[in-house]
Amino acid sequence: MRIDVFSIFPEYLAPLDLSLIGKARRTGLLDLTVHDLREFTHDRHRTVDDAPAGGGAGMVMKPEPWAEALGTLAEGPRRPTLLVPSPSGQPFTQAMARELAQQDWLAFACGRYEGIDERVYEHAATLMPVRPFSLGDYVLNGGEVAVLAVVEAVARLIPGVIGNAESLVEESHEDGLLEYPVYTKPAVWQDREVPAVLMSGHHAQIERWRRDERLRRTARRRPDLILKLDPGTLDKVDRAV
Ligand code: 6GU
Repeated sequence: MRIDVFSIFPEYLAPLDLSLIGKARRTGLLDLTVHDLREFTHDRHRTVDDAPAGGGAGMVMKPEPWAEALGTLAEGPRRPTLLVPSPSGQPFTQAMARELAQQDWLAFACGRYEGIDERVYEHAATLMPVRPFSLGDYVLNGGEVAVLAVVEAVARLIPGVIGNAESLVEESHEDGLLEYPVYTKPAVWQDREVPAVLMSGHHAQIERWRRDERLRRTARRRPDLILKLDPGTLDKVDRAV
């Protein structure tokens, strides 16, 4: 997969050199480039912002550097999907991560200040699909941290990026339920025991316990997810939990 990220703080994306994402880049599974938006300015001060039309607080990102930067994505026959981090975007979900993991080229336009001039999005949409997304109902100073989250969520679904692909199937949000609690040795730690069923070796009972814990935890922490569950996926014991 190819990924291009445009930002005025390219150093913010340095963590993408680390861990499994860094390894995927070094082995060629992921071709990720971070571009400094200021490289697409031509004035002495490398200006990327200006006062908002109509007045008001803060600054707005100028259209010209963005048009030139995004234009570099439309030079060949292929086009990326342009992802735009924004608190007013569509909520980013595991379903969206799965969909994006199927694509072979993604680009990210990180805004700062009060945002990017709206005409940039209209122009970009004539060149490529544009998808504004949000991580949740709170405000970040810019899109860079959101890009770190989305690149990680997407890249780990690319075959080969995670060594143990089995660990992907029973995760939170893959089937609408949260993950069950996990334990390791020692069997007793600070007077707290690992649940006895997990030490029993009784595979069917362990499976049932884990399922019950997932249902209980989801009901307690995320009642909104319980309401969205497909009733057809619940068995008789689930209904009793
Ligand atoms: Cl994707 N961007 C920004 N700037 N703030 C956010 C966000 C994204 N998601 C939640 N808050």
